[in-house]
Amino acid sequence: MPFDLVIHDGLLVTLSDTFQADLGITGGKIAAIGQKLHGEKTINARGLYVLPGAVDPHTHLEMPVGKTKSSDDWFTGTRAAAHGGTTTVIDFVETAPHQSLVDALAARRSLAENRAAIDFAFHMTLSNASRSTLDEIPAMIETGVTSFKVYTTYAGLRLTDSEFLKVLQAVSAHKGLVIVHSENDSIVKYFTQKLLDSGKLAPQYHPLSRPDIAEGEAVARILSLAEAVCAPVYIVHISSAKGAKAVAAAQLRGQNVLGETCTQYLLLTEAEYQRPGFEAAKFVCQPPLRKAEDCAALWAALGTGSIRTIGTDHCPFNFVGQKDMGSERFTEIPGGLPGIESRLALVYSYGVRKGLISLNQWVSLCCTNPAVIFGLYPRKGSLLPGADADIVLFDPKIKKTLSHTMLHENVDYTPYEGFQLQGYPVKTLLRGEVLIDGEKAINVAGKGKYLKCGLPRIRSTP
Ligand code: DUC
Ligand code: ZN
Repeated sequence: MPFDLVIHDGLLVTLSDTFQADLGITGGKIAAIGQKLHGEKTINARGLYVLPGAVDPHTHLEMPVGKTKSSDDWFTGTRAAAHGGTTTVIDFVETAPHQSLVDALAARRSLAENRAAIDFAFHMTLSNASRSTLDEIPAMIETGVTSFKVYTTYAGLRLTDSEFLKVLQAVSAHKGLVIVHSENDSIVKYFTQKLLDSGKLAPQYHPLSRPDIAEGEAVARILSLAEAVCAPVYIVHISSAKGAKAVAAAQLRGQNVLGETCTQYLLLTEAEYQRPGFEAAKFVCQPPLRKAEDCAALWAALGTGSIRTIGTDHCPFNFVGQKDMGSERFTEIPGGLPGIESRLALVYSYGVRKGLISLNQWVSLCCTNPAVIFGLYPRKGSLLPGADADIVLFDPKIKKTLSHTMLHENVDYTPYEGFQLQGYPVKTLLRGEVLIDGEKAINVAGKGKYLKCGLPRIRSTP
């Protein structure tokens, strides 16, 4: 029996191996890896890398922030992701005041259903540690939401240490995973107020309001709290050498901790905030961009395996009409950067091609590890027979200068304007169907399905 589709002669890249083979797909699943396979349809992938579809563990699509919301909706954001080789996103659910977790998940899920171009799963944000909230954790896990985000900063979201301990204990008792945005709230408030009091209101001052010690302190404290109750923990968007060092030290002590960083913290620096006028607002995100030494420390942590995933924290706001809500004071600028589409290509060009990580690490950091950690593996992030046939064909020869005009993100700029790329996705398949063929998106609307996450896999020892 021929396979439905055979991808011929590509160089298959997984987290551990790189080899030339044919890949047979039937019924939307990977059915075989071998030589001279026969398919009803075929794709010639000679000279191309064949990767598992990338999994972005950290996105914020149409996320309400103050009086606005992130500019990519579930359709435009996931279509852009598909153009860039990402076939699964893990986004967030936030509860409205007094809303139950179950209701918040249902509302968020209904925004994505029938619109998302790629598959999607959720982390649940916990903004309190009340008995009724914690009592909903088993129901969440049952419904496929097995990771729970907490914040150490932001009014309305921030948990105290004692609330955090309760959450850690409750989530780990049900074998879920707590994931943490770590910045010391008092340090942020202190420096923000000082800047505002002295009339320093321009976006150039944003990084001074959230120094790296705010991250270093919060990560170290969170890890101590997690150690106290023997709970695993995953630190999101690590931006600094201080944060990375705290994670590595805890791992050396034998603690079960996982770290994530994002493309922007690897490739952009605080020098961007020196741009003239209001341009610096394009780079306002929390935590802020850091120094070149921090980028180097993060690459090193990826190399040693102490940071396990690269996400995007994709949270786009238009420069005109949204970022300019903070033209009078930087604290009103909606925080977040676009990046859902360019992660795979940027990490390849600036990580693999520069020798900072291997080809196989690229696949593990961007595709496999997020799937493993958040309970989606081997269905996602894998080329194993039986896995969903989510596949990216990536041409390592293509050269491009990254520009906002070539991207499909619904936002009026890219923070990576002018970045030189060598290597770009040329086809993206979701469950065996070609979604993106070169520049063309093929009937992508609503192709994505809700994914129930299994229990997280959280052993951190590199
Ligand atoms: N930081 C951002 O910059 N955007 C979204 C959420 C966050 O923590
Ligand atoms: Zn985020």
